[in-house]
Amino acid sequence: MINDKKVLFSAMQSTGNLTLGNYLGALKNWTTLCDEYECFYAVADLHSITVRQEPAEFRKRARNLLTLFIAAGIDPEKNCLYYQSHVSGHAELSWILNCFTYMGELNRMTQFKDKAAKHADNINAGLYTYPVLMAADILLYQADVVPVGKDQLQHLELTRDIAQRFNSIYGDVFTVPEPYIGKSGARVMSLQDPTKKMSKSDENQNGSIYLMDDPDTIMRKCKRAVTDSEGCVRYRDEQPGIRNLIDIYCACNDLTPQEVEKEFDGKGYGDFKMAVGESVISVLKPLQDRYQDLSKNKDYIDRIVKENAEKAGYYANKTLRKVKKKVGFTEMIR
Ligand code: ATP
Ligand code: LTN
Repeated sequence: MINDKKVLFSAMQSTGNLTLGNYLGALKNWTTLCDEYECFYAVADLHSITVRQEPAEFRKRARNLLTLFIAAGIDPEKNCLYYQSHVSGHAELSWILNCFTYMGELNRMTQFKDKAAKHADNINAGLYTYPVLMAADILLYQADVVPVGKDQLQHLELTRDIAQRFNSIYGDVFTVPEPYIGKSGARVMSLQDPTKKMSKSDENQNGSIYLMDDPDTIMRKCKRAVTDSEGCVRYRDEQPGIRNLIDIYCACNDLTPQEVEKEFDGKGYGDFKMAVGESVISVLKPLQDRYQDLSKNKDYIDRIVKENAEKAGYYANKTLRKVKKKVGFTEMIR
């Protein structure tokens, strides 16, 4: 507990341009959690170097992601927004936890298998121990809850196993985290293949709406979204393309699918797609404007980065000191 609140931790990588899926499925929900939880949100830059990065581009993207967190509405005075690499405790705890994680466990991680297949020329040890660093992220803040997508649940399960193993040897050191299942965030599917989730690493750029897409691009992508020949706006499994557009429209306007079916009863796909495009534009435009303003305000962002790294570092060190003592490292003489 921090300030009588439970602790929530999550992180995102800055690789790739964020999509409407990342916003509606994650960021938008993150903005609302700080009343109930003490929230830490990291730019997971240490995780990103498991894949080669061009230094200047990498630095820019990380800064852009942190700025986007704020532009999306996560208040940096109430939430701790910081770079993972600014708190050395992540890397330190990760090493210690490596020694409490079995190779057999890491061998079972499906994301490692997928990424190893995708980056066959660079299957580095970091890619393999990626989930241990993620466990360190979470356990360092004694997080009670972790909002993650389905593809990260296996890593969270491993985090729990590592925490329980460590606790069973050394006593109650770590809080064992739970996945955060909040109000269901929209799961946004690709506009070009509605059976696949909209994803920032999708090669087909028409499948994803990026948070920085201009209004014309957004409208064009919505109009070109793959649908079917049924011709009616119904929320049914047989119409995955239309169902996805209804989900997007619902998430943007706070409506239920039934309300949307009613609103577009008797109307064709052309009208509906246009309305979806307009809704998305009306959600993203203010975010883009805030982003542009924030980007000009270097001093403000720098202050946030500095203060929040200090805050994160304070809590991280508390856990780290405890862990080191339990393991039996000799204390530094000051
Ligand atoms: P990548 O393509 O690099 O795997 P991604 O776009 O799938 O990236 P992640 O970085 O894996 O996104 O996820 C960041 C967060 O965004 C997670 O909390 C995840 O649940 C959420 N998210 C990602 N894509 C979607 C989507 N299409 N719908 C809803 N939520 C999503
Ligand atoms: N691996 C996650 C990002 C991430 C994370 C975390 C999420 C890094 N550390 C800790 C939750 C908790 C991803 O790629 N989505």
